Amino acid sequence: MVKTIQGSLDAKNVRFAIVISRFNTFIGDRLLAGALDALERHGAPMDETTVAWVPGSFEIPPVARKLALSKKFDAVICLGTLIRGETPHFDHLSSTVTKALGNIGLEADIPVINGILTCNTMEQAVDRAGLKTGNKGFDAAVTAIEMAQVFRQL
Ligand code: INI
Repeated sequence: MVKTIQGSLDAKNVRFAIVISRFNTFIGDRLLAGALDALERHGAPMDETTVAWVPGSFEIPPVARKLALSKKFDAVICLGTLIRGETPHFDHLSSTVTKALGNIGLEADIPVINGILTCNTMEQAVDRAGLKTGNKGFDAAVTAIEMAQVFRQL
């Protein structure tokens, strides 16, 4: 008999931390609203959900690490918006932050979800923050719920 591991989308009794950057806050506010909406609608205990604000996406990994290692949360959701400019800054930030989040999840042994947009234009970011392409904050929270439930079965 094959044993199948599959995470439900039930967020009851699951504790989440969200780390969000203030940079491009017009987008970030909408990603955060989407993430909180997803958590609440899937039954997460909102009084046990923590939101930590940081200045920019570069500051997300150290705070995500502290929260992930604290043992107070079942998953950490990272939200931010990186938009390409005229210099290579965007490329350095996006690859550094993405790698760091992957490493933090492995080190802390809990799901760390990457909901940081990496867009070429502000229009692409707006589309992903509640317009054409949905809300990536909502999607990141649903991924966090599923992964927290997968971890509970391992
Ligand atoms: N931070 C972002 O979150 N998004 C960006 O698009 C961005 N750009 O373009 O520069 C950005 N820069 C700030 C960076 O994350 C740090 O806060 C800063 O370098 C101080 O460490």
